[in-house]
Formats: sequence, structure tokens, C-alpha cells
Amino acid sequence: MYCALIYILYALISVAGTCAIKQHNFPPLKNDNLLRAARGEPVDRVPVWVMRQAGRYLPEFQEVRKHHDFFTVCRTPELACEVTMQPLRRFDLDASIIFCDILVIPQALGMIVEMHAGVGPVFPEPLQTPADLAKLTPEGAVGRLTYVGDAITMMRHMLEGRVPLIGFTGAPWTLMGYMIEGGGSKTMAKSKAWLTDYPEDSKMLLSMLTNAIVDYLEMQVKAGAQLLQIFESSAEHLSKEDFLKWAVPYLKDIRDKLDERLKQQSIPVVPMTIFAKGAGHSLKEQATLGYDVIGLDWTVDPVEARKEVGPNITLQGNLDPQDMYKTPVEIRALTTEMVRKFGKDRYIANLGHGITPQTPIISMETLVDAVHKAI
Ligand code: 1CP
Repeated sequence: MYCALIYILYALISVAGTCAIKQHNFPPLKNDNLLRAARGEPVDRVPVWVMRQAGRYLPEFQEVRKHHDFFTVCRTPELACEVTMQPLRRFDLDASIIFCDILVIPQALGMIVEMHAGVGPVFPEPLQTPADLAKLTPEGAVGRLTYVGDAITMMRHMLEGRVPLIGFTGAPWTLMGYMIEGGGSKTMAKSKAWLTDYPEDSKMLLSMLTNAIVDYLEMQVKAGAQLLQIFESSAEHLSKEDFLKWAVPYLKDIRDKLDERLKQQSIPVVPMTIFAKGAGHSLKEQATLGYDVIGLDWTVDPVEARKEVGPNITLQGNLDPQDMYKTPVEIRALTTEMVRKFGKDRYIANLGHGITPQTPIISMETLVDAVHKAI
């Protein structure tokens, strides 16, 4: 009797979970090469997208930014979808990534984040000592990010199944760094001092961020995100030992907890990418975390990387964004060489970090075309 009740309850929860996804009634995918590559299935062509593909190198993005503040664009689904769509109108890309920023999580935790022209993100009141942790408001954080879910759902409809939609988040260590440094930093001196001087408080902050990230990613999947990328952009500041201690356990936790959360609700798990910039020293370890795709920066050799991660992980990357300032002939040659080194299977072409603001449009056109023609 007791068992039957539990079973009925479980079935009800499952149906509710499935409905949470199905009720959107999204159009079917026409180009699923990105998802196929992520799952290790054969592709029609090597999929390509570019980190920060919606951004300042596009004049139409600059135009939107003339009229709207950065975070207003993130918080207004119509504007977020418009800029998400901009690169797809120009280039034959195989994925879209929802326009937002990794710093919306610190905002949802109660911190003020401003975007200053020519500077980047600025936190007027960064975390200075562990006492400041009490000011953070983790309860209900995901409820303050529903605008991202709304943009994702709207975008899935706007895409009409043309390409998959990627959702994303910053990883705990990277977010902790911004919250303590108060913005971008060349050294991460203050955040590293936290790891040494306040190890228990650092763990508390990283765990708080991990929990917020899991809630946030769950919300993104329910809203319609078809692949999730975790940006651990500040991994480059950590030694291998510190990366394994302060980044890896939380990255693993995110994947495990999200999988469990989705399975409990019978929501299909989506592929996940870990992009830990500067952590080419730990590819073997990254391959054990349960992620489907590992993003590589340009310092890693494709053939070496494949040896490290084995055959069952998809690799993504990794042209040097500075190569985009070379001539189209050179870009084509470098891209063709890169795709041949990675091979057609289990590969997603991308840059090794975000595209930079002065990149010529023709470089993007060349990159995308060269990837599709390489093999
Ligand atoms: O004024 C402007 O328009 C600001 C430029 C800008 C843009 C276009 C910022 C400020 N963020 C974004 C969008 C953004 N940020 C996307 C959009 C989706 C896409 O098309 O790819 C994504 C994925 C991000 C993620 C992000 N934000 C990362 C991780 C990726 C990476 O580059 O390492 C990081 C570190 C940030 C913080 C951030 N936001 C903006 C800037 C300039 C920065 C970096 C600051 C620094 O540390 O130097």
C-alpha cells in the first residue's frame, strides 16, 4: 500500500516534469549537428559557433547598446533575443547562445554590478572579508533570474528550430573571483588570498554559488536550453593543484546535482560543456567530471588533447581569437588545419576564447565557411 502510494506520487511528479518541458511546444530542430557532436553521434558537417558571437564586433549590437544599458538588454527578453539573433542573420552558424552575462548570478545574490564602457564589469561593493558573506541573499536567487528563462523560451520560438540554443553560467571559482576583486583582474590576488587566509569561508562561498548555479541551470533547461556551457574563465589563474582543489569538486557537483534534479522530474538531461580556460594541464581530470564536451583554449594541441581525454568526450575549440586579425587566406588555412587535427567526430569548432571587439566581420565569415568546407 505504502509502496503504491510512493509509486503514484513519483509518477505524478514525473508527468509534471515532462509537462514542464513539453508545454512549450517548440518547433522541431532542423540542424542538430551541435547536439549530435556533443553526444558523439555522426554529423552532416562539423558544427561551429563562437564564444561571444553576439557582441561588440557587430555594428548592429553596438547600435542596440547605444540605446540600452547592458543589463537592460539582458533583462528584456525582446532585446536579449534580438542580439542573440544578430550573428545568425549574418553567419551560417550551427548554434545560438542566449545573450546574458555570467555576472547575473552575483546580482541575484544581492550584489550590485555595473557595466562601465571601456572597463567592463564593476562591483562598487565587492566582498572584502568573510563577514560580507552575510550580506548575500541566496534564498530565492533563481527567482530573480526568471528573465533569463523567459528570454530562452522566447528565443526557442524565434529560432523556429533552425539551430540549438545554448544556455550558460559562470563557474563557482570564476564568479567568486569577480565578487571579491570587484571586476576583472590580472592577478586575482585578493581572491587567491581568500583561498589561503579563509579556506572555510571560501568553501562556503563556492558551495553557495554551486547551489545557485544548479537552480539556475535547472531553470534554463526547463525554459528550453538544449546544451549548457559552464565558463570557468578564471581557471587560468590557478595552479594545477589549486584547480583540482578549488574548481574541480564544484564543477563535478554541478553536473551531478543537476542530473539528479532533472532525473527526479523525468526531464531529459541535456549535454554539458566545461570550458576551463588555462586548465589544459588537467584534461584527464576534466574528462572524469561527467561533462559531454570539454572546451579548449588555443594553448592546447588538438591531438594531445584527444590523447588525454580519450574517445568518449567531445572537444570544442580552439582557434586563437587573435588569429581573427589575420588575412582571410591565413584564417582559412589555420581553420582548415585545426579542423583536420580535431577530426570530424566528437568535435565542435569554436575559438579558444571569446571573439574580441575589433574582429573584422569577414574573419567570422571565413572561419564559419572554412570549418564547413574543411572535411
Ligand atoms: O558593453 C558591452 O556590451 C559589454 C560587452 C559584453 C558582452 C557582449 C559583456 C561584458 N558581456 C557580454 C555578453 C556575454 N558574456 C556573453 C554573450 C553570449 C555570447 O554571444 O557568447 C557571454 C557568454 C558572456 C560570458 C562572460 N562574461 C564571461 C565568460 C566568457 C569569457 O569571455 O571568459 C566572462 C568572464 C564575463 C564577464 C564580462 N562581462 C563583460 C565583460 C567585458 C566581461 C569580462 C571582463 C574581464 O574580466 O575582462
